[in-house]
Parts: sequence; structure tokens; C-alpha cells
Amino acid sequence: MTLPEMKYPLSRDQLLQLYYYMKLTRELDEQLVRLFRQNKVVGGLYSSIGQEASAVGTAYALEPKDWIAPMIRNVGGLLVKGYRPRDILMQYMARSGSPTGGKDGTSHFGDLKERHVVSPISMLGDLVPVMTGVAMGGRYLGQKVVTMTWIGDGGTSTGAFHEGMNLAASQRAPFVCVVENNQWAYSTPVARQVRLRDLADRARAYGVPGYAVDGNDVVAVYQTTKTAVEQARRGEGPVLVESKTMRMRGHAQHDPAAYVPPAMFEYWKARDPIARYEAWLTEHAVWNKKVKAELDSRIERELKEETAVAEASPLPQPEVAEQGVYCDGCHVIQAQWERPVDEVQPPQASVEAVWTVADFGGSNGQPQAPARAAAAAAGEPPSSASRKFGTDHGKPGGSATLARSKARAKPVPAARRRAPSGRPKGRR
Ligand SMILES: Cc1ncc(C[n+]2csc(CCOP(=O)(O)OP(=O)(O)O)c2C)c(N)n1
Ligand SMILES: [Mg+2]
Repeated sequence: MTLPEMKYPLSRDQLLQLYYYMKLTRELDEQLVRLFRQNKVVGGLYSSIGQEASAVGTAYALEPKDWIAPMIRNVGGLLVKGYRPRDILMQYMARSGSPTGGKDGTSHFGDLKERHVVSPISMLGDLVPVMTGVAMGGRYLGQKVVTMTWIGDGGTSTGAFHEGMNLAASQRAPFVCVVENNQWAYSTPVARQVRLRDLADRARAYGVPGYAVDGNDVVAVYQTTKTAVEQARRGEGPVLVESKTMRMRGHAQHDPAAYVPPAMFEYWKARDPIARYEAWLTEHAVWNKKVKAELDSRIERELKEETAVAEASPLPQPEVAEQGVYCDGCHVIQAQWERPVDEVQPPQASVEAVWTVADFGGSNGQPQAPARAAAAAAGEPPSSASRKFGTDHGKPGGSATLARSKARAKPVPAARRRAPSGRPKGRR
């Protein structure tokens, strides 16, 4: 086995595990389609075919104590988090043995106790502020956890996404937001809903790091996400990771995706994440034909057994509809402190409400925003000076801007402060 250099090295077992999870995700997807055609799936069926490296590679970068909130195309992440195919099969078939006891369908289930999975919220974007809150809660309790959610290209245009990212950024929440750019939101291609080529660039609007990665290369997805997760865990604040991939089926089973240009499917088929990883494993002598055959037959066998268990589970009895509606002592809500509670109480937690405002919010002689906009409209590249805007002005240690502001810390009367245009400030 001769592997390329990796920032976060993966062992042979881990490399094979990545394959296992991706292939299992795909086979499970295909199995669900068969069950859907037999009319056994209750509700819609959403495929993640083509996006397996994205879901698996990102979730794999987390530790067991970390938290996820998956969306419909993140079955791979649920498998990494320890759910079994039977859980997903029974959930889609609304069987009584499912994580929700047959009361809900699709991926609408979670586990706040063991696996740390927050159930998806259908309103796109809403998981961003929710997982920011979970991240802040974990930090408050001293748990050193990172939270992660996934959002589609379309979902990044919602208000909740923007509010949530801004909240995460301003609170420096240990949160990683994975934008799965699968080129389509229902029948709308990315270019028709946002004027950015790289959705990672959205990160600049919040002053946080944004990384774009080839979402069909599982090793790259893992390395990039791991970098983001470790940054967040170190207390450096949230990170946005854009995973560029392709939704290889319609939005759901009802959608034949006739609006996708056939050549686009061809392009992405040639970059299939599983076929690519199979070639990678062979090229780097991680496995041979025998190992692959063993893994494939294990997946086939497991899925057969899991399907049999799921199909044997009955539909829920009518009377359970009225159970579990209200908490009758079914669970205890107790904070798991992993730091001395004194730390978060006065006097230790007291903060003097006197703030240092770097350069008093002034422009330091740099062009103001309208001038930058005009320069951009004229096709001029952003100057290094203009790039200074939007940087993290709360950064400890101080930037050149901060140092200058300290040097001339004497306040200037408001009437004498002038913008470069010559107009007095505050009257614009
Ligand atoms: C706030 C909100 N608006 C609209 C919808 C309806 N809706 C569900 S999925 C979807 C498309 C999402 O596209 P994208 O975010 O790119 O995710 P993908 O399906 O491609 O994974 C829409 C519009 C919704 N669930 N929530
Ligand atoms: Mg999409």
C-alpha cells in the first residue's frame, strides 16, 4: 500500500470503511427504490445516488461525541453515525420498529442521547441556527463538541441560512456547515438562483473560512472537512465547506429530471464517486479483487438480512397514535457539565461592558463600500486594500488596522470626520 501524503492520514481499515459506507449507502438507496415500486414506502423517496462521497466523507470527519443534523440526502452520514440499514428501511416503510415507531417517515428521526443526531427540519435553512445553538450549548457545558449540518445549493438562499451563519460567525460557534452543491434545487440550476460560481464564497459575507472541495472524491472530502472540524474544535469559529457534486436522480421518485441536459449526466457519471474510489483503492494497492469481492458480498448479505428484519416489522397499532405525545417522565433533561459550573457564573463569568472598537469603524483612508462596488462594476479586480474590509475585526492580537487605531486613539469630533468623498460622515 503506497498512499499519497495526507494531512490527516487514514489507515487501511479506515479507507476500506469509507468504501463500505459509500457502497452500502448506494445499495440501500437502490433497495429503497425497489420497495417504493412495490408500494411499501410510505411518502416520498429521496435519492442520494451520486452524493455518497459527500455524505460519508463529511460525517467521517467527526468524532462520536459530535452532533449532526442530516437532511434527506445524508443517509450515508446516518450510517457513519451508527444507524443500521434496518432503521432507515423501517422508517421509510413506517414500521413499528423504526426510530419513530412508525409515526414519521423519510429521514425524520434523531437520537439526542446516544448518537447525537438532531432530526431534520423540513424548512430549508432552519437547521443552521439550530445547530449553531447546539454548538454554543456544547461549548457552554465544556464538552468540546463540533456540530454539523448539510444544506443544498438552493437552501443557501434562504433567510434562515443567512441569519444562522451570521449568528454562528458572530458567536464563533464550533459549527461546520456543509453546502452540498448538487447543481439543482428541484428543477432550478444553481446559476439561476445565485450569482456565484463557488458557493464557498458565501462564507466571506459572514467573515468565516469557506472551502470548496470535489464532492465526488471521498478522500478529499474527508481531508477538507476534517480541517474544518479541527478549526471549529480549536475555537476558531464556524467553517463553511462547499462540496461540489451532482444529484444523479430527480428530486424524488416522482421526478424523472427531464430538465437536466443529458450531457450533464454523462459528465458526472464519468466522475461517479464510488467508481472513482474503487479505482483509487486499486491504484494505491489498498485492496485487491478478493478484498473487494468480500466487501461487496458482505454488503449484499447484510442488506438482505436487514430488509428481511424491516419487512417483518408490522405497521404501528392505531392506539400508539395517542402515546408519546406529551412527556410523562419518559426522559430526564439534565445538562452534562464537563467543566466547573463556577466558570460560567459570576464573578468568573463577569464581563466588563466596555468594548474596544478597532479603528472606531472608520475607513482608514481606504475606499468606502460604494467606491468598491463601482470598481467591481468596472471590472477591476479587488485591491488588497478593499479586501481588508470584511475581515475579522474582532480578531485578538490586532491587525495593522488595529495597531494604527491604537496609535491615534484620540477621538475626533463627529463634525470633523470626513469620508474620502469629502461628504461628512453620518449624513449619507
Ligand atoms: C424554506 C423552504 N422552502 C422551500 C422548500 C421546498 N423544498 C424542499 S426541497 C427543495 C429543493 C432544495 O434544493 P437544494 O437545497 O439544492 O437541496 P437538494 O434537494 O438539491 O439536495 C425545496 C424548494 C422547503 N422545504 N423549505
Ligand atoms: Mg441542490
